[in-house]
Amino acid sequence: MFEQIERVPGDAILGLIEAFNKDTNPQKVDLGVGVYRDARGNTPIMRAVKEAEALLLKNETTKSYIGSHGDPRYGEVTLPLVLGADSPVLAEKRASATQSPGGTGALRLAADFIKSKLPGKDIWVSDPTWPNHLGIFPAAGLTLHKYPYVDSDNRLDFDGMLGALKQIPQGDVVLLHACCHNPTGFDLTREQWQQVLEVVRERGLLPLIDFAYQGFGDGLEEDAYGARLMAENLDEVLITSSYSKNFGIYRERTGCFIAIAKNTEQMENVRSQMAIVARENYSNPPAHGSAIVCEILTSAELAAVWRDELTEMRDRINGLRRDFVEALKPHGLDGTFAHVAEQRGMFSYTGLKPDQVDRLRDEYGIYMVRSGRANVAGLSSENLPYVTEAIAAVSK
Ligand code: PLP
Ligand code: TYF
Repeated sequence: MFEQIERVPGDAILGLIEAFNKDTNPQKVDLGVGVYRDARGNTPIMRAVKEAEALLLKNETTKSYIGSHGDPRYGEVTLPLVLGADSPVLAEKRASATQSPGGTGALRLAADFIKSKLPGKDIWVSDPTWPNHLGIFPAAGLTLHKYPYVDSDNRLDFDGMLGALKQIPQGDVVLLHACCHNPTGFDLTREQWQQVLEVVRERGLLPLIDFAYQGFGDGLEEDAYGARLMAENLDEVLITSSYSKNFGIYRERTGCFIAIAKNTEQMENVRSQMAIVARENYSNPPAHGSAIVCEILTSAELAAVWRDELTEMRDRINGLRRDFVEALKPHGLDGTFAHVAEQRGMFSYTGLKPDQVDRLRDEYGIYMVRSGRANVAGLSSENLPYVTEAIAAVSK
């Protein structure tokens, strides 16, 4: 039977890890996969996480199942973080949280829920978007369409986006990146979010907000602006959140599917369906990551340590954005790359073309995605001169 199975290429982003590891260039720089790196290029375990794990090791009493919705405490700490501690949506008991295996797992829950319970609804994603969006929704049987997001000058194409949203059939689902857009780094302003809200309302669209980088842009509260605007002004919103990045617990698979409904009754109905969707996928979510998050967010002390560490990561990335543009000044390229300082999050659509990306890899051992997406966190004061020299050379 298997003789008819074809081999397919692996994930282009994850493939960069292997290619980078194989490279023997001592000056090589990894700007590929989206994991945070410190000034020494490491992705360390956060101090708050280590402390929480020590407590768990000591105090954990069982490894029994935690239930299809996950640990109830996890929802109790996640909802206020995402929606705001004094969110009217929480006061009105309109939000439900289902723990998921990473943000990816939450996206799959969303996709399966839409497919089975909202038949006939297509999904619209930004062009470009995180490549896994293009896989997950069709894999669940949804029809996927794209709306424009970046123009040919490598700038946010907000007019194009809004114009396309106005054409989406009534009632379809529109995926919005809450902040730190992957892969471009271009985020909406508050005014632009307001305009998107109006269109979503007019056309009766269901927003699905992918929130994978809370705290990496401008701050935990600031980054939630768009998600909260939608949640507080619409009857129905879906949010998929992830702790992979902001707690640095990528491999613990710690995410959340949030459903906001018109009232408690409808929320509970949706919630009951989500338990089935989860059960049909993996039964119960993994528990270690959620236990870490609960341990930290229910301790004022650990939460403060975590917030400081997150601030440090965010400040480092935003500082690197400015340093990068500054370092390109002597090459006369600071104007060409000025947008890098304005973008937010781990990623930057640099505007470098695939042939330039190939040259950076082959001639300099600098790795990024062929679309020109660079992980800014891979930069450091040490490699910045080398990287900017190389970019200047391939930009001639
Ligand atoms: N959504 C976006 C846009 C992402 O970049 C990621 C990151 O990997 C995710 C969702 C899901 O992350 P994870 O499944 O690792 O929590
Ligand atoms: O975009 C990134 O680099 C991160 C990590 O299949 C990632 O979101 C990339 C590809 C993938 C899973 C995670």
